[in-house]
Amino acid sequence: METQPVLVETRGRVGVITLNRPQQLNALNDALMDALGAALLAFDGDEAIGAIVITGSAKAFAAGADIAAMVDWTYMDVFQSDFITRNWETIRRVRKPVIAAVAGFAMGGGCELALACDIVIAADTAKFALPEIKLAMLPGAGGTQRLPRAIGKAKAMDMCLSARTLNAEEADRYGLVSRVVPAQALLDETLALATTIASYSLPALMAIKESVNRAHEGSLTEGIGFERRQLHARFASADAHEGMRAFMDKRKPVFTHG
Ligand code: CO8
Repeated sequence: METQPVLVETRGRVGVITLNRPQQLNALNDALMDALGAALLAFDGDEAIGAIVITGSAKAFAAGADIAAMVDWTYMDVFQSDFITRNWETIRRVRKPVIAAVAGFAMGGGCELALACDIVIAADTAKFALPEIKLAMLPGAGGTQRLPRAIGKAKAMDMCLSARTLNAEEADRYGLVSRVVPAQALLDETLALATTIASYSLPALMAIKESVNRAHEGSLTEGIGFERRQLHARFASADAHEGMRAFMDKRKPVFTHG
């Protein structure tokens, strides 16, 4: 009998999805990503579910996109089939909170999958890396965009350009994960958190998720443009002129709040 690439169960109002290719360290192939997307959408559409957990095995959350599947693909194969976009981005359509419970390897696409979740709980055994550069590839499932937003440009460049692996403590310190728990408590702690979240008002949860994502997803170009208008507007302010003039005069500014 063929093994299911993901296992699905419910715990109260929490939907749990377990990535299930342990022999391949949960390498993410099309069958798995299709099944993951279908499970996510099913839980999202189920009014008895308030939060979703994605987890893997003790050894690997996921060791990345399936290199064995990709090895012979051509540019036309991936362009015409819309590789990644066609089935990896289903997670972006999910309106309920999604929590990644990560133990062991979260490499490449596995790290990118965790980054696409709303909350990441890491076991103290978790290891995070975007090692695609070793394959002369790039973190092309959102990694180059989400990692800098999560941990800042300097650390993201370090990880993406050097393939450096972060342990759980570093990932926590950098802000890549929400919290670290002992490996043996990973599922219990994650389920407790998910149960708490799922006990709250679902429309409020969805509104908060959408709002936080709006803050998180605004483009740098939009942000800089907004900032520049705000800067220009300061030149219409008497206080700004007073502040600069006072600096030049080596005196304390007197603000009129205009
Ligand atoms: N794809 C396919 N098979 C894999 C993968 C993978 N990513 N990772 C591990 N496996 C397989 C191994 O081939 C091995 O299979 P077998 O038993 O048949 O030889 C089995 O899983 C166990 O792996 P190892 O024996 O290597 O286990 P170790 O404990 O020695 O090492 C590691 C664990 C360090 C995680 C190691 O397996 C490894 O380095 N894996 C590859 C990590 C990696 O490079 N990930 C990035 C992949 S590329 C990617 O994710 C890109 C996503 C972005 C979009 C796509 C653009 C390319």
